[in-house]
Order: sequence, then C-alpha cells, then structure tokens
Amino acid sequence: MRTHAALLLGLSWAVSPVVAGGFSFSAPNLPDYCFYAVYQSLGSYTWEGETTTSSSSSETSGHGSSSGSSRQGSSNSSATTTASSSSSTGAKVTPHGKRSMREKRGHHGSSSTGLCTSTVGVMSAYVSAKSWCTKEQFNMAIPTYWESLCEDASATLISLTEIEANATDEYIASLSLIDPETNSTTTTGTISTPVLLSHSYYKRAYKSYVTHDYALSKDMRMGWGIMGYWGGVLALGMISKAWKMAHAFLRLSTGSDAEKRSGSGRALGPISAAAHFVRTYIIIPASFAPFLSNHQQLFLYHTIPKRLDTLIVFGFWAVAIILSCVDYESFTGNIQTPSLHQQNWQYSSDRTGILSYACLPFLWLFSGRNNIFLWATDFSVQSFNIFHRHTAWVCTLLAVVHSINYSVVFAIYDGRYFSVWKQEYWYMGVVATIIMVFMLVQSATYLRQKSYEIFIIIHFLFSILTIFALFMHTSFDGKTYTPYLWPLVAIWLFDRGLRYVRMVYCNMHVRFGKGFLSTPLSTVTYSSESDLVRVEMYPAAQSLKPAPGQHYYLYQPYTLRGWENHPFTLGCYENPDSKEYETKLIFYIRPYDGWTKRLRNQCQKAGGEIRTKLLLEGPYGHQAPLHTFDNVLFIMGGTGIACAVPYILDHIARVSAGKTNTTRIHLIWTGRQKKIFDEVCCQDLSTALEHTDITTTLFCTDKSAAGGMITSGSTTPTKEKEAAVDAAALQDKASGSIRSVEDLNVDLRYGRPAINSLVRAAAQEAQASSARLAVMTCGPAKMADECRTAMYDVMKGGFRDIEYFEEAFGW
Ligand SMILES: Cc1cc2nc3c(=O)[nH]c(=O)nc-3n(C[C@H](O)[C@H](O)[C@H](O)COP(=O)(O)OP(=O)(O)OC[C@H]3O[C@@H](n4cnc5c(N)ncnc54)[C@H](O)[C@@H]3O)c2cc1C
Ligand SMILES: *[C@@H]1O[C@H](CO)[C@@H](O)[C@H](O)[C@H]1NC(C)=O
Ligand SMILES: *[C@@H]1O[C@H](CO)[C@@H](O)[C@H](O)[C@H]1NC(C)=O
Ligand SMILES: *[C@@H]1O[C@H](CO)[C@@H](O)[C@H](O)[C@H]1NC(C)=O
Ligand SMILES: CC(=O)N[C@H]1CO[C@H](CO)[C@@H](O)[C@@H]1O
Repeated sequence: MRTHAALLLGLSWAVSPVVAGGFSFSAPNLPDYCFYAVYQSLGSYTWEGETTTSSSSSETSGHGSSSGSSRQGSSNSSATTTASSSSSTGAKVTPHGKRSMREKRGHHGSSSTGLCTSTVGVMSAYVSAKSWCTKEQFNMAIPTYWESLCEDASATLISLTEIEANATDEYIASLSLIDPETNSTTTTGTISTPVLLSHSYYKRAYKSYVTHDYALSKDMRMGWGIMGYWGGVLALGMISKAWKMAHAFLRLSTGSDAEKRSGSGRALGPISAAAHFVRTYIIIPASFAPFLSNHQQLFLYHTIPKRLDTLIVFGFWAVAIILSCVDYESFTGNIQTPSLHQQNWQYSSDRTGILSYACLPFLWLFSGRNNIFLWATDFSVQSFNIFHRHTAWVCTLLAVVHSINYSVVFAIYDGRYFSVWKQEYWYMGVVATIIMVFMLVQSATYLRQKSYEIFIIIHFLFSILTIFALFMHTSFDGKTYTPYLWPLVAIWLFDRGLRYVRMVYCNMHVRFGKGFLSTPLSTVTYSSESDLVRVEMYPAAQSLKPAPGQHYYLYQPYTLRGWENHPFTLGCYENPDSKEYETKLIFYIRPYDGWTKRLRNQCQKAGGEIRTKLLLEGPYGHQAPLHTFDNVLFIMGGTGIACAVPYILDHIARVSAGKTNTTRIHLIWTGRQKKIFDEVCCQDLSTALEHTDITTTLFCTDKSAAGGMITSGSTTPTKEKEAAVDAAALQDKASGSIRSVEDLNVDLRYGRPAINSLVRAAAQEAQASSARLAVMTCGPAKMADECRTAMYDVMKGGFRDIEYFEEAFGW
C-alpha cells in the first residue's frame, strides 16, 4: 500500500530503485512517460556543450549503465537517477515524514542539464522521442513537458526550431545507437555527436516506469473486483426479494385462480422447472445434504452454511485468490529493479494490502444489526454472518501475506528491517495485522458459545483498535486510502445510532404537557416446571406495531451489566384495556447460563415473579408472507413457539378481515416439559387454538411424563365443547390459574415427532388439493436440520408449491 511507497522510496535511496513506489508518479500523465523514459535513459550521459548548474550533483553515474549492479557503491548519486525517489526520500524516511507524496510528486528532472542546454543532447532526446513515441505522446511531451523537466533541473530548454528542421528521417537513420546498458558513461565520455537511444532499452525503461507507477492503480482496480463481487451478490439478493414481493402481492390481490384450477397438472414452463431445480438443489438444502444434514447443528465446532451461502462464499474466496495472484507485471530487464524476485515480493505485497483494504467495507457491512442490506435483500442474519466471517478470513489472510511479504522485502532487499520498526506506518500495520489475527481466533464458534459476552466486548474494542491502527497505517499518504476506511466508521455509526433511536422510540413517549412516559416495570415470571421465563412488558411507544417475525433486544438497565442485550422473538402481543400503554408484549425465554440465568435466579429468589425495569430495542426481523399460502405447517421446538404465535394471531386477524389465503394451519410443537404447553397454550393461544382451521399436535419429550399416554382432545370440536372451553378459559383467566392443555382442542402426544413423515404428509395433502404449502420451523438445531432435510426430500420428489422458512435463535 501507500505505506510502502515510503518504504520503497527509502529503498531506492538505500539499495536500488523502487519497484512499486506507490502513487509516486514520475510524470504527470501517462502519455508523458514515453518522453520521461527517453529523458531518464539519456540523462546519465555527459553531453558536449552542456552547462552545469550550481547544483553539485549534476553527475552522470549511470542509472542504466550499471543495471544489475548494486547502487550502493555509487553512493548518493543514484538518487538523482530515479528522479521520483530523490525528491521525496528525505521526507519519507524520517519518522515524522508524513508529507503527502502527491504534493512532492509531479515532474522531476535529472539534475544533469545536458538534455536541456546541449545541442547534441537535445537533438539526441528529440530524435529518440520522435522515433519511439506515438504522435500523441510526442505532442504532449514536446515542448511543454520537456520544458517543465528542465525547469526542475534549474535549466532552460534551448530553442527546438532548428532541431526540428534538421531531424529528418534520413538524418535519424544515419545516427549511431546508444544503449545505456552496453555503452557505459565512462567509456563514452562526453558525447559530441547526436545519438539515438536504442529501441530495446527504451522499451524496457518505458515499461519499468509505467508498471512501477501504475501498479497501485491497478491494484485498486483489482480491489473493485472484490467489492464488485459482494455488490453483485447484494444486488441479486435485492432483485430476488423484489421479485418475491411482487409475486406475493399479485397472488394475493389478483388471485391466480386459473393457476390454482389447473393445479399441479398445469403446464410447467422451462423457467418454472429451472426455478424449482435451483430452489431444490441450491437454495434449500444444507451444503452437504444428503450426506451431512448439518446446518443449524455445528459440525466439528463449525457452522455449515446453507448450500447457497457456501457457493457464494466459495465464489468470494475464488475471486480473492485469483485477484491476488494474477496479472503481475514483473519482468526481467526492469531497469529500476532488476531482480524478478524482488519485483514479485513487492508487487504481491502491494496487491494483497489493497485487496485486504477492499474487503473492509464489506466486513463491516455484513455485521451490523441495523443494516440496510438486511432489509433490502432476502438474506438472513445468519447468511450475513457467514459472509462476515469469510470476509474476515480473507481480509486477515491478505493482511498477513501483505505483512510477511513486506517483511521479506525489508529484510532481504532493503536491509532496513530493524530501523523501519520505528516508523509509525510500519508498527501500526503490524498492530492491525496482529489484532485481526487475534480476533479471528477469538471469534471461533467454540469460544463465542462459551462466553458470548466476553467475545462481544473484545470484538467491539478490537474492531475500534483495528480501524484506528489502519488509519495510522496509511495516514502518511493523506487521503488516498481513507475512502476504504471511512465507510467502516459510517456503517458503524449508523448501526449504533439507530440502536439508540430504536431504544428511545420503544421506551419513551412524549405526552404533550405531561412530560415523558417511559416503559414501566415489566413482569417476569419463572416456573421451574416448564423451565420458562416469561416476560410481559408494556412498551411506552404508542405507535409500536407488534407483528409476526419481529425480534427485540432486551436490556436490563440498573444492573451490573446493564449494557448487555439479548435478542428475543416477540412471542405474543395483546391490546390491553389500559389507555396509557397500548400494547403488551410477551417474550418466552429459555434460561441458559448468562443473563437469562440471572433473570431466572432473580425470579426464583422472589418466589416466582418479579417486577423489574426492562428496556426494549427493536423491532428487527421481517415477516414471512405465510398468509399467501393455502396451508401452513409450523414445526416448533421449545421456546421456538415464540415464532409461531404471532403468525397464528395474525392469521386470526386476517381471517376476519378476509385478507389471507390460508385455510389450514397445522402447529406441531415439541417441548420437554408438558407445563410449557399449559403455560403458552392456555394463556396466550387458548382462543386461537379453538379455531377449526388450526390443528395442533404437541409432543412432550419428557420421559417421566410418558406414563400419561396419548391423551388428546378431539380434533374436530363440537360447538358445545368450544363454548364450554371458552367459558372455562374465561373463568381460568379470571381466577388466574393455569389450566391443563388437555382441556384444549389439541392433540398431545409423548415422544419425538417424526418430522420427515410429518412434512411429507403435509406435502402430499397439499398436493392432493393443489394447495400451496409453507413450512416454518424454529427450534433446536437438530430439529431444524431434520426439517430442512425433509423439505429437500419432498422437493426432490417434485413437489413445487412449497416454501421453507427457518428462524434461528443464534448464529
Ligand atoms: C433472532 C433471535 C431470536 C431469539 N429469540 C429467542 C426467544 O424467543 N426465546 C429464547 O429463549 N431465546 C431466543 N433467542 C436466543 C437467546 O437470545 C439466547 O438464548 C440468549 O441471548 C442467551 O443469553 P445468555 O446470556 O443466557 O447466554 P449464554 O448462556 O451465555 O449463552 C447461551 C447461548 O446463547 C448465545 N448468545 C448469548 N447471547 C447472545 C446474543 N446477544 N445474541 C445471540 N446469541 C447469544 C451464546 O452464544 C450461546 O450459544 C433468540 C436468538 C436470536 C438470535
Ligand atoms: C551522501 O549524502 C549524505 C547525506 O545525505 C552526506 O552526508 C554524504 O556526504 C553524501 N556522500 C556523497 C559521496 O556525496
Ligand atoms: C542543422 O543543420 C545545419 C546544416 O546541416 C547545421 O548547420 C546546424 O548546425 C544544424 N543545427 C542543429 C541544431 O543541429
Ligand atoms: C555503443 O556500443 C555499441 C556496441 O558496443 C557501439 O557500436 C556504438 O557505437 C556505441 N555507441 C556510442 C554512442 O558510443
Ligand atoms: C390463490 C388464491 O387462492 N388466491 C386468493 C388469495 O386471497 C385473495 C383475497 O382473499 C383472493 O382474491 C385470491 O383468489
């Protein structure tokens, strides 16, 4: 990167000329490089009649003539040969040399003035340029650029009128050739007749300067390849989402009756067949299905992405590897850096550094909670998390290669390896690389699951440190690299800022004349029989619209670790009578080892129920269009029921408004303790479950309760029973006691559900009535993976009108 421009300049000063000198442009424009090459190649000779300037260093030690030999011996003189280096070196190698290179750049002349003041020299340069430059290059350079070069050498270019007139083709053909590699300055002495620069040397010089000066621009274009890849993925994601939404909208409003009538027997176009193929084999399955069904389940402590995500990530690695390996313009015969190895080390260091920077914006983009692309595309948080991790891997590996390669350059080719450690850009780069590697290790799934809070705090602090170190790493170069870094700050501030906005929105409400109203104390209850923490809260926000698919982050401020926040799916919502607080939100929380456990302990200490201050941040997540499907199958496990409840409530509201296409819902819910069914079904779902279009099957996996056998309510309740149940529900609600789920219209079984056959049966039933089926699952990892596998099987079997929705309680 640019950092290295400094180091490279230093390099040219100390050992040999620079390969990739950053944006150290020798000439202002690309067409000027032709003349620049001529000027530099001939500039080392002494010309008859030249007037030396007061500048003592108008020597002629060959820059071309000693190609291949170390320049160290020729001491300071070599600095004058690579004009670009000489002018900036002094500034760059000092620890405080933060001057921008651009300012120092521009045209620099050789301090030899023979090519400005000697008729022989000027004629030689003129005929060489005329012979080897294109018309455009020639016209750009002569006389303007030439004059500026002379100005830099404190000389004035002599008049070219006579030169132009004399330089005919015949004249040029008569001139003898000069090649700085074979005609050394010492053997030629002072040149007294015009000569023509050999074409082969000119070509090498031109290529050396151009590749050297434009390598970084090229690396940046390669960086656009990385960004283009992710940009393309996001664009496809947005198109896919727009397409699906349009589709769902059309289905609901126009009612594709024709489509429905012909059912599964309808003529299926090749597009639809292709779409089905893609969905079956790429979008739905776990990466290594059918051999390995793991997706939500870890495999050897590793997350296995969905197949689509694996392909996307694989493509990213391929792009990154290709971009960091191809198209290096190192060549033998480079007049600046003869060693091919050195050129390769340096070019690859620059390339990997810039590619690493190019990954950064996406590394941040895939991580935020408030993320525009999460809203605009169909990718889930989990998918973004996979992208985040792989971008981090690639970014870090590139940074490591970058660091190693530059260490090699410094240690082997430069010799300043130890002194460079005092340079800020160097040690800040080292700091950034080390932190990134550490973060990679520290984010391992195993450690993250062991202690999420420690992980998140370290991750947060070290990310800030990384950004800071990177700003310092490339700061000497002005603003060249800040476009890679400011987006990180912007993305982060956007996310953090919106968190606070949401938090305030959820928990504060301004009542005119009455001051603020904030979210009141929440009721938290815990029952050991169901091992369920139930949170009921009344958010202050008046306009908060609870809806299916939402999740919120809960904070418990005024506690020791009040900044901690954990995501929970909105389980249930009600509109209570109270006028102050519009809605009541209910969360079902399974206690684990962290905050959820502390919350449980607080309840236990208080005898089961506490009232505590909880704050809400949200809503996040998006609603699945389940209402556009004819049949819906919910497969839920434990607190995963939180996903299904809002959809069921939504369904009931939509039925009465006539805004749904769903006519059949089958809820399958597995829980360890029977009590959890009682708590949720009898309180929050009691009325919903009495609807005839909802069938409920509960599976209790508690072995000790298995004695209860298969007790079930009738699946088709009579009017009387419904009424009786409703009455009982009302009564129980009034008395506050929890009834048993057996009294409801549900099918209670013991043992595990056979998910595969349940999904298959639902699919067959849907197929028979040419209905569209949605399957939604939320629960333990194993259950979700079984469900996904079942989907894959059914779709492989040819059933097309089926869609899969999976909610995960983690990443
Ligand atoms: C979108 C979403 C919705 C969820 N909805 C519910 C729900 O409705 N009911 C429910 O019981 N659980 C839900 N969870 C899971 C719940 O967030 C975690 O169980 C909870 O954060 C664990 O807190 P803890 O401090 O007790 O964790 P620990 O005991 O320390 O860890 C338990 C597990 O939770 C993970 N975890 C901890 N904190 C977080 C966090 N802030 N974000 C993500 N993962 C974390 C850990 O990596 C670990 O695997 C949901 C998770 C997500 C991502
Ligand atoms: C080379 O430059 C250094 C300072 O940059 C100076 O001290 C030294 O005398 C110079 N040597 C020659 C041979 O000009
Ligand atoms: C141009 O050619 C003329 C005649 O051959 C010669 O007298 C004159 O010195 C030449 N001028 C230059 C600049 O070479
Ligand atoms: C340069 O070297 C070649 C071959 O050694 C020789 O023919 C040519 O005359 C030399 N050119 C000059 C200007 O000395
Ligand atoms: C396919 C289908 O059944 N579409 C129906 C969805 O619901 C709308 C409105 O209720 C009906 O008009 C469609 O016919």
